[in-house]
Amino acid sequence: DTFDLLVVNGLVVTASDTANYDIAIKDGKIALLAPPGLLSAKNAARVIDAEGGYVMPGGVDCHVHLEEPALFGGKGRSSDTFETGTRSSICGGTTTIVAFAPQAKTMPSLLSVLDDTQARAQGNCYTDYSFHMLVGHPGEQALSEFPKLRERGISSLKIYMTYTALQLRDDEILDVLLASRKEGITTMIHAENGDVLNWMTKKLEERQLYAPKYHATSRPQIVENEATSRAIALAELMDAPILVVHVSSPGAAAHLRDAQTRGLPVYAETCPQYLYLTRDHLDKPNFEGAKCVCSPPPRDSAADHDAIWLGLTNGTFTVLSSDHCPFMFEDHETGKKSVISQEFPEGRFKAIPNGCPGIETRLALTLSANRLSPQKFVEVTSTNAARLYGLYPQKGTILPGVSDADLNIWYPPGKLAPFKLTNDMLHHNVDYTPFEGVELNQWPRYTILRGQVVWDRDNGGLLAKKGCGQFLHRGKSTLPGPRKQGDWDVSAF
Ligand code: DUC
Ligand code: ZN
Ligand code: ZN
Ligand code: ZN
Repeated sequence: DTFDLLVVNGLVVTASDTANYDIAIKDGKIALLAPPGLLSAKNAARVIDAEGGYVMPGGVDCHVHLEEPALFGGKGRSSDTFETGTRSSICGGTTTIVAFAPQAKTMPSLLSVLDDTQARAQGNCYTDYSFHMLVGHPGEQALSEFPKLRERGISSLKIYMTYTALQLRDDEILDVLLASRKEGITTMIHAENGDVLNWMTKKLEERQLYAPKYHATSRPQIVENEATSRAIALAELMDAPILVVHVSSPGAAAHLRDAQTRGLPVYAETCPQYLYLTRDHLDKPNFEGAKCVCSPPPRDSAADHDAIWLGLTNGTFTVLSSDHCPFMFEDHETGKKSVISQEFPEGRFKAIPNGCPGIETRLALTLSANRLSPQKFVEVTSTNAARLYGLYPQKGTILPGVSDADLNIWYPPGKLAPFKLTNDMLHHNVDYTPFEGVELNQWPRYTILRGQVVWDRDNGGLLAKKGCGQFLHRGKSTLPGPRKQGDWDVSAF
């Protein structure tokens, strides 16, 4: 056969175009796109009829926490391993993930952490994968290892302005930004003011306000807004590209948009929890509110959601990621409920591990909302993530001869009856979803990874075997980088 697979009768959507094409796949790559009717089924080993449904590049989720040690409160590792987390991912149409290799404050080396994380992932993934270095201790040794990160195909790292185990001072942030810029690394920043939210937590505890809902009280929008503004200032000083992760607040989005208007290489990410959840979700009976404890917390109202949707539409947000950071609810050793005791019968918000699962629901939730054009949806859930993290155009688009054949084929209009999401539909190792009961009108019908059908929702579901995912050696971001202006130009330092 000339081709391994044809996908015919699809409405093909990329970040730039929407048109009717048939797609031919050969040796795991997109071989060609042809106007309908030109490709003969006789020349292909298999043909999938998209029946007029959208055909889009596979999802790229560059913010997922898999089998990480307890850095965000709680005990034990986050509940999804590389195996179960990427299994969940592929069943929701995300064919590429970038997870974290977490260096805590107590560890001098980055490379040993990267080795350890790579060993955990190797042979276990259902998606293609890479890592961001999480830098908790940017000492002399760690900073000297930055060039090695690039040699190993790691072109991004994440730092934190909060969490005791990870929080950096402003001078440490400058060290990281300067060293990253030199190596062509993009710095992701978790922007919340840790000192302020710790102080507010202490004050709430003095008044014995322990319930999950006070998690939101302890870190209001201004805590995120101030840190976002400071992160932008530090990045501007160093002329270094940054991505502010999981932005939840309209005020923070406004700071980011202002920086972008001034031409700074400042990028931003948001997540479905900031489009679907509000602080009311933290105030459910029977400690159920703990299921939605993540940081930043779900915000106040639908008006906040509207502002985040607007930021997706107008380009403030470069990417929409899941921030999948899963913890069991019922597990009494390591899960959310582990914080309930005789002393704290309603739990203790400051001890609840921070994070929600969402790797599998990201695409369906976002597309079902019908608030983004299909092209914008592809841009923020796939294309821009590939561009920003050095995977484009191998990932994130459908360029003949170049792109991997990673595709989602969605249901054609009218084919899928709207349904309510329940946790038993999902493939993660988590006993709940924060989006339980949300009505969906879409789900990937077929998902294809490098030419293999790995998910067929109506005929067998998950078809892939663990280990089919490959490590991705990443290059530099292809979005605009340093402006090479000002006193801190890279050549001088
Ligand atoms: N926020 C979360 O909710 N979980 C993991 C880390 C983070 O920043
Ligand atoms: Zn974070
Ligand atoms: Zn995160
Ligand atoms: Zn129990």
